Amino acid sequence: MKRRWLCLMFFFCFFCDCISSKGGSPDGKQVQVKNPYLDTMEEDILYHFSLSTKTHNLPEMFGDIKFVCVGGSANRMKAFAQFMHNELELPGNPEDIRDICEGTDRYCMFKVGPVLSISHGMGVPSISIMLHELIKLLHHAQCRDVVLFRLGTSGGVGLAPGTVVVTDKAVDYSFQPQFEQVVLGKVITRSTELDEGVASELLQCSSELPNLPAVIGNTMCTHDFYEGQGRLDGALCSFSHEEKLEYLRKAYEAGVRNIEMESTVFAAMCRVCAAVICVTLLNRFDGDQITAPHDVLVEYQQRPQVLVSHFIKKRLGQIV
Ligand code: R2B
Ligand code: URA
Repeated sequence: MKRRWLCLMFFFCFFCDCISSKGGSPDGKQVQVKNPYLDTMEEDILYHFSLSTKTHNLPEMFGDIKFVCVGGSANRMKAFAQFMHNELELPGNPEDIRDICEGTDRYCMFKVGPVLSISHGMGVPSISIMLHELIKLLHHAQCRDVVLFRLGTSGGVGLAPGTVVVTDKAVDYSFQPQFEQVVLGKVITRSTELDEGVASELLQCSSELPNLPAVIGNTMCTHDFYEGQGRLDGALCSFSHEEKLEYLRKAYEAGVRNIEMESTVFAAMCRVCAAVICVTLLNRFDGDQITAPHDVLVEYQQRPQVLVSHFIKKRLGQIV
């Protein structure tokens, strides 16, 4: 009987997104998980966060979260949390913000008011593990009306370095808006379309800020930084300079404006209310090595943070 119920739930889940919105509630849309087994578990250990439903009061700790910002580097996400602390004019010293996941060194997590800032490491497997536990965390904490952002760096395709790309569609190596996952030995495909409204709101925000060149375009997600992104400067290279340029030209024609390593799984898992915002560190038509000076790269990496901060402050009514 229980098995039949679970089968029915799975059938239902196939037609739904991973984070979905439970509409109709006057309090907003609740973050839902699409796994009926979770309800049958007495305790859920979020192992890579060093948190658990039994040892931590997740609704009390996280119930007021409205904005989740994820990015590759732990230091950058700590700096973002401190930046948001100042921007939101919260009481206390931003230097005192503590890592909620200090029991593990896999990921770092910082909470400043309604904003959660989390690192995810590099590549699809690393961000995917983090997102499973993050989505469950938001669900257990009964969070409502949450918007998720990935703030990152990328290689530009036909754009000046320093341009911020707000992702329209996250596409794979063949420029398709899909994420392929091997499950029980079979490939399953999930859609990677993102929230168009949030993307255009972000573009509008960029036009209100000085020194924030931004475009909306497709973002290609690869499983490697070197050969996987058509670089000629890795330890291995199996193609010619001409072949590299031809691939980049095809990508450009397919609407790709930047290349990074996490957007497709991020979009597939969070797409209902999510956006990807990555700054370009170089124009890949001009080369492969990242040659800009350190201070220039630091300023570029602050651009997605400044943009998302502006978005959050507008949503909170702190900027009209
Ligand atoms: C952008 O930068 C990292 C590689 O340098 C990777 O995580 C990504 O998506
Ligand atoms: N991150 C990437 O994945 N690719 C680049 O070219 C730059 C940053």
